[in-house]
Amino acid sequence: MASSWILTALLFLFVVVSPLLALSKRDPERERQERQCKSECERSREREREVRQCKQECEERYRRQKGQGRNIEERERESESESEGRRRGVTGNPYAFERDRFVRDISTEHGSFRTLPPFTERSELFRGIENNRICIMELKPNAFVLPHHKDADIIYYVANGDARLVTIGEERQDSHNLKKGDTATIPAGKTTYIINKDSQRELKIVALLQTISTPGQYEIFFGATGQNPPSYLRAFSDEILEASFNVDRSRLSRLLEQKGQGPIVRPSSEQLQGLIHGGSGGGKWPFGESEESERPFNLFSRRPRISNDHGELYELDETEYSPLREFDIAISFANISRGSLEVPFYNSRATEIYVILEGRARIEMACPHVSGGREQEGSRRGQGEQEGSRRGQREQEGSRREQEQEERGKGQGQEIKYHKIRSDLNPEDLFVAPPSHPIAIRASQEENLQIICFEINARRNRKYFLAGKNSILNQIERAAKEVSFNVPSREAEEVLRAQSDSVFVVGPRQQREGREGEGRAVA
Ligand SMILES: [Cu+2]
Repeated sequence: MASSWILTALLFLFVVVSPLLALSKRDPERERQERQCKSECERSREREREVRQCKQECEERYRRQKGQGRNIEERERESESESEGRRRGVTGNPYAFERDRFVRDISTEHGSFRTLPPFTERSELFRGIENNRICIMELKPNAFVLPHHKDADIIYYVANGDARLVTIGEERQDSHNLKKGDTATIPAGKTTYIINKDSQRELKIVALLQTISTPGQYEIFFGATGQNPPSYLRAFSDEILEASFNVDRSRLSRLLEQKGQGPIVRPSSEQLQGLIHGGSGGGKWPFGESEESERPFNLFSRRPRISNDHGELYELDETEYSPLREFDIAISFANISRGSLEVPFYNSRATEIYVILEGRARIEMACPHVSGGREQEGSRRGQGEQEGSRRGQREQEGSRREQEQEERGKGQGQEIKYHKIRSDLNPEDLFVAPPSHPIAIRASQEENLQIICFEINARRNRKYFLAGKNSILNQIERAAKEVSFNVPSREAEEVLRAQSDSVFVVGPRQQREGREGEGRAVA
């Protein structure tokens, strides 16, 4: 009799308890499925909200599968700890965003608006820039974006192409020509339309949007359209529209019931002439002339702030282009020669959002916030692929050194730690550098690196370089150097003055080869 009880108990353990134990473990296969499910959302959904909803459904489905047989309490506890992790942003590398994180807001065969989800969805560390969103607009040759407005202030940077942008005001319309390097601002609520004037090349605009209503959220409003995209006028009842426009319903319907070809279209060649050259119908005379303050400003019309054999840096701030004042933003463009390095620096007040335009970048940043692994690997691609085992060895040594430094960093009370954030970035990938965080940017050996940077909280911001001729570390008084480095001041100064270039310098591999005289060709 007793043995049958034991058997039953064993059977119970086997049938009920062991699957529960198994379920509480992480399941890489299911995690992979969830990731796949989510990326499918990005492919198949167009509106950002739909994508987000779709992704939530993936998460729920996954959680349901994983949670089968467990009680609600357990599941809640799990999701709490997940959100706690998200809240503090303490694991992984929250600063790099790969290009496939962009979600298609609008997409037709003639072009697309892709937007990066709000930064705070990634981590609470981005609370300070929660009103900022990055959008990439791409238009096929001669494509036209129908008139619309957004509930966000917008700054355009034209990465490529040739366009005509029209903004509609109460009294006038303004027409702006946009070309590579142009920066333009569009205030929230301003109705605009845009045409790619070029019949061969694509137009690409990287835009920063500052939301003004719900932090991090914005919407697009089409008015002068029919059903596709739907006009906001269609939301009104017929009697309101009839009375407002003083025409009868059937004539209104002819406008508002038209099928339409979507928010981005390719006009016929006759229509194109009117759109490209403007001046026919609509606005009051004179049109085509924009107020000086609203004109786009070309980043390359001024001399670069820094220029040497290894790179150049162009900057545009509110003192040169007054519309930026409203935004408290500056824009910079760095062109780093292949194999070269922008030495470590930090911004005093600004958070910088870097978007890679061309080439490949390796960014390293010191961050006291993030933990979970000594080295935070940022990106999936090319991580150390071309680097030999020697490099791996060097890095291990580097890690040991860091570890030691971290150990030594332990003060009396609080522990001071700076983690290495490292990301390999490709075109359209993005990196966010918070203020005070020292960062270095290195171009790959193969090609020049072009980066556009939106500087948020630009007013009173200073960029402090930590190596090279203009290094602030050199400014520290001799006695202070001696005490703080704890070596004779001469020794400290020899190290700090060894680099005779400033800002852009010879990158690591070239330098190493030069020094070791290997003369080996680089891949
Ligand atoms: Cu940090």
